[in-house]
Amino acid sequence: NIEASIPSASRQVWQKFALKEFADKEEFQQEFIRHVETTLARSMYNCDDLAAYQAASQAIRDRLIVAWNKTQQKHTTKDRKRVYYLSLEFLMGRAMDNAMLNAGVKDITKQGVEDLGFKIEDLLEQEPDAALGNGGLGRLAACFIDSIASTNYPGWGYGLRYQYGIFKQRIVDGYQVEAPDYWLTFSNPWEIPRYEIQIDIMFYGYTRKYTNDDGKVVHVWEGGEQVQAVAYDVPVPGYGTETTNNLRLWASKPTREFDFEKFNAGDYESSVRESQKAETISAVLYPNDNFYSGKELRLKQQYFWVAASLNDIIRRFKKTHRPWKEFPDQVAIQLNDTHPTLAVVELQRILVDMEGVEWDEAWKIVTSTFGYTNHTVLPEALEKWPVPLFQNLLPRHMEIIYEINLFFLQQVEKLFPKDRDLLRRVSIIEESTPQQVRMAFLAIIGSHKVNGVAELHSELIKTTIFKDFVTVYGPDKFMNVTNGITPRRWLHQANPQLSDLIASKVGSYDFLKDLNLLKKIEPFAHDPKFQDEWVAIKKFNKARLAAHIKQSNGIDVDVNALFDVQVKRIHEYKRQQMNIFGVIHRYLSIKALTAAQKKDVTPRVCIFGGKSAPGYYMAKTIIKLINAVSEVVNADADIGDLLKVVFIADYNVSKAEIIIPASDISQHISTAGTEASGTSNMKFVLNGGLILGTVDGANIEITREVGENNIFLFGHLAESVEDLRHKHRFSDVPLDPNLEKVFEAIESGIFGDANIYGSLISSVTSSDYYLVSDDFQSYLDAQKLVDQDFKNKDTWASRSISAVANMGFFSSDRAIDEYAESIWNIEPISLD
Ligand code: F58
Repeated sequence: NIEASIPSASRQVWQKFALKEFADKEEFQQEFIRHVETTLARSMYNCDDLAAYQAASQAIRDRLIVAWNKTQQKHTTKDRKRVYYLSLEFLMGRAMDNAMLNAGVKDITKQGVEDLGFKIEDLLEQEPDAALGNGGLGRLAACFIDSIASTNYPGWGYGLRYQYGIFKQRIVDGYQVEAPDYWLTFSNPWEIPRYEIQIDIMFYGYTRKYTNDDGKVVHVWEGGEQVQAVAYDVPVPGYGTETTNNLRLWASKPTREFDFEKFNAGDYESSVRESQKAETISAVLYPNDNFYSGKELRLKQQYFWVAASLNDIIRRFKKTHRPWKEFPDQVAIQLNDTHPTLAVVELQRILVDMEGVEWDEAWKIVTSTFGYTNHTVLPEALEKWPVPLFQNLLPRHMEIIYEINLFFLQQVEKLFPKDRDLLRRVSIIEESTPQQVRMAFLAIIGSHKVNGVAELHSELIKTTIFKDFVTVYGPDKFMNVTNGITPRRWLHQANPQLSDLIASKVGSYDFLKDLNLLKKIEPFAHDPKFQDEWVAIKKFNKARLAAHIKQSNGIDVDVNALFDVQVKRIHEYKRQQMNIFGVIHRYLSIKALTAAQKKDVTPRVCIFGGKSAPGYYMAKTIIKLINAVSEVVNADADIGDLLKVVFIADYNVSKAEIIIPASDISQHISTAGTEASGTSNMKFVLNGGLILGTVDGANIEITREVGENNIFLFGHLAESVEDLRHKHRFSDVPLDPNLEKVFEAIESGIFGDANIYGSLISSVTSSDYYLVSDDFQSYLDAQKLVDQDFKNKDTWASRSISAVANMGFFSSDRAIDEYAESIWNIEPISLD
């Protein structure tokens, strides 16, 4: 009983002066002014928007901490199983609006700052995005921790506190130019440094073994380099609940500030070198999306974060004085992709080497604790580490992996006695030169459940990359949990007017907690008044985006035109090249029309956005082509408002919040079988935009939910992809004739130096791995249908309304309930 540990007199004083929720706007203002004057040491005479943002954030943050403390105390006393979500990426975006919403202080804050002469929108704009992620995987982690808190599950996120998030993108001469994203310049009011939580982490060194007094062989790892992990806590408030969970991010720092011996010898530079090296571990996020690059620093990041997190989790477990075998009853750990897979090995090492648990018992504990989520089937994205690099950095872990592999292969051998090739195929160690550690295989072997992120994807992992593991373990180890998104950020915050309109029909904002309640708007799909309000909100959002485009690109776009959007990381498999080829086809077609014919054209604004990995030549070429086409088309007087092309630079979470609510059509056009799920597809439909997409990832389930009439599907199916690729490899497949014309136009130089686009064109004309030519006609046909259907405003509005009404399934609250029930085995804890 923790209460009894404090004498009641002291307790009363604590309780008397404990911080409470804001009763009204005056209380907020009082705290705001206190923070301006003391925390920031400013005054009413020099409080600009930035200072006002910081003071308001501090005031709100203080309230979150009260709820945070209450939650943690409750969870500790309840002493129930918790989940730990390990992710190298948390793409959080801005915190302030979400904190106000979830803490229920939006109106108070807005009024409070307005009285003092500030506009809340201006303050919100001051906050830099916390962009600690690349794309879908990182944003999923952010939605998931929001949902874990909102559904009252006890759960923490663990990640790295990068000083530099995903780079900032500028466009210079049509090309992507990267600039560092130093997001901590003005400090971060949403984090609480925990300087008291410092954990020693070791790298390199050597292993040795000895026999102890009990005759037991003991392994030790010693002699390596030490760094320290310092915890930074970010409160994660749930919506409509007091539950406030924690996101703990680790920063690296040196164990000693500098080398005194070197310093005293006058060698000042090298005296600080080691400490600077320690700090680089958590300095920067690797900017690859769906691509693996085997850099030692990346493996260092992984071990640093995993070791710190496990140490923390174990420290918490040990306080309960339970036997080790109960660890999986108290702890569930979810591996967000293979990046945290070292945790499997680290837990086994701690149990066996440090805690003296027998190998088999330890392994049972380990495998009952972990679950592994796969996010891709693309071979170039699967993590593999060269054994020599691994062995040098983590010698004891390498030994343990060999041991895990040995026992696993013995088990396989018993089940399939004569199948030597199966052993080779499932081995954690790939027999290449040099040998490689296959992290996905280690993750599967070390977990009790493996899940994909949409139905098709979960089937594909069972029949392709992990096929042999289905043979070994049977199908039950593999399951599906379709991704979801948080309706708080992706509906209510991004599109407050639509949220209000929906609330007027649902009768409350309960749909933000139970998204299936959206069903209640379906009866109004054909109601002309409701349609008018619906369409007016879309138009408002389009005007908001148009203003942004005018400001950032200097381009005027007509809000009555069809807004066609493709925003996501630039990748060949996502096929932005097909989109821009389609735009060129459209441009050439319009140019060939007579003035009379032009009257029938549906005006369109084609909007692109997304970052390329800095070293990804083909993706960078696609960006250049989009910008080159944009320049030519937008300046062409024959075209006018019939077609505009816009590339929005530096796509991020905050821009997504403006772009997504403004789309009429969004494109999710990956080659079938390549996009594991996609999550922006869900965001667009939830905001009343329709999808033009392939039969891939979550598009399939979206179709099932919203109905085939409310989505534009095209292209070959996943099951045909292998055959088509085979054809391209072994025979001359003729190029699609419309695509041929597009290539001729590019090659004629109308979009500038054609040499720039040589490799982009030849990737299609030679192997066409992503089947751009095969799908092109079907794509153009679907686009034509979009043009026609958009003319019928009433039908379009009713389709948009019906689609939204049926999006309940895609709430991340539903996804989290599925994980909780079928993988984590945890239950919600209510605070009252
Ligand atoms: C994405 N993966 C999938 N990986 O591509 C997308 O279909 C899915 O919806 C999403 O995960 C969530 O499940 C993804 O974003 C990465 O960015 C990794 C970052 C680290 C290096 C390897 C790729």
